[in-house]
Amino acid sequence: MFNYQALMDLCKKRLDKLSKMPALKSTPLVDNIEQSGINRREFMKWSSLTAAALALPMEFTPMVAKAAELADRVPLVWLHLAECTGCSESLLRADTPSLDTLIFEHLSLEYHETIMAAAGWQAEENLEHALETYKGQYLLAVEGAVPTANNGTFLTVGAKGKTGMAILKEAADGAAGIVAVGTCSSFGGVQAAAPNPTGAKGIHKVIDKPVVNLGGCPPSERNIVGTLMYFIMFGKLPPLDIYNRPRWAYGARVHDNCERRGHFDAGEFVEEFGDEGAKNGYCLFKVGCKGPYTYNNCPTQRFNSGTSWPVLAGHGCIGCSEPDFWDSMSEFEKPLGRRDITSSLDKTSDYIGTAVLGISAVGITAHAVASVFAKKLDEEE
Ligand code: FSX
Ligand code: SF4
Ligand code: F3S
Repeated sequence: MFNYQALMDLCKKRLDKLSKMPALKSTPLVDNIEQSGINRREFMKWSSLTAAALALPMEFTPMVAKAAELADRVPLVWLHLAECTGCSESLLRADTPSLDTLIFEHLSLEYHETIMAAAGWQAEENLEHALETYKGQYLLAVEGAVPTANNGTFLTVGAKGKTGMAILKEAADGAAGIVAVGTCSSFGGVQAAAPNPTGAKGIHKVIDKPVVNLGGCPPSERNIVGTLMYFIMFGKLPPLDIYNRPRWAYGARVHDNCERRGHFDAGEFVEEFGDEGAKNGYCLFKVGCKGPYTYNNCPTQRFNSGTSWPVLAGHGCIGCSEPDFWDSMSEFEKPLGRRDITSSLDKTSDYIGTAVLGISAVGITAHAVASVFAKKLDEEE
């Protein structure tokens, strides 16, 4: 059995250390929460849901709450490279300020091009100042791919004309932890789609340190804030999958937790958008859903403060948290390879999931185990 006591001791030690450090923000988190009309009970509920999302036992709930309050001890530097800023939007544009957003804002955000007031020379100075002052302590979050062709000159940032690649390397050098936010910074994203003229890459390709990859175009605010919370609580990276994605968020297939899964197993599919099947909420596989090949927690955590996710909104998953998805998962509204849906679909999808991920066992739910394909899979193994 996993030794949670050791993890708990580590967390206590870390929180103790943080509480002795000076707060970098003038307003305590509780004041911001109260001003937003959120009460203590809702905050504790958020803490217990966050503990559960991070696959920690309920005993960690008070520590999650404490870590959120101490987030203002952790300096955060957030870089934008080649991307659309949808990742920041996913986090900050919830219809009402969610607790995830409030806690993100409570971190000591030393540099973030989209939301800071400074511009031009002053912004560059702010970045240089933060990298110097908090050397070895700050958390670095990077949104966007790094263009590497022509020595990185396809992306220059700021008045001094530094390349994104140079800024990234400099910032990574003094970082205590590095998080790639979104598929672009994790795997290259749309910029890296064929023919990739700018040589765009995931940031781990040009950095020598470990990077946590938060796949998703964009990732949900839960996955972004949950990962930052894990770092605040333990001062280290969470357990990762083979693509360096946190296992607590990317450990299961979209297909395995999808609310339309019963229709998939019953063979009830949307044949084209707007038909009777669509109105009945049938499975979207035949109109291109890539949920069977995609690892992410969208069905359980959702977006915009838990309001919705692509399949609930009526479109198939396009596999946005997987490496190279713009090339490997397209066409987005057609099944991959237009495979025969009737007999061997389940088997095929699980084989593909297995091959894509290079793992020997695919997470098959109890429900799926009962289905015909799983039986066939077992027989052939
Ligand atoms: Fe990429 Fe994030 Fe997609 Fe956009 O910055 S993951 S294009 S949602 O915004 O990087
Ligand atoms: Fe859900 Fe897509 Fe799987 Fe159908 S194929 S059950 S819509 S994830
Ligand atoms: Fe992306 Fe699929 Fe989730 S498209 S947002 S991984 S449902």
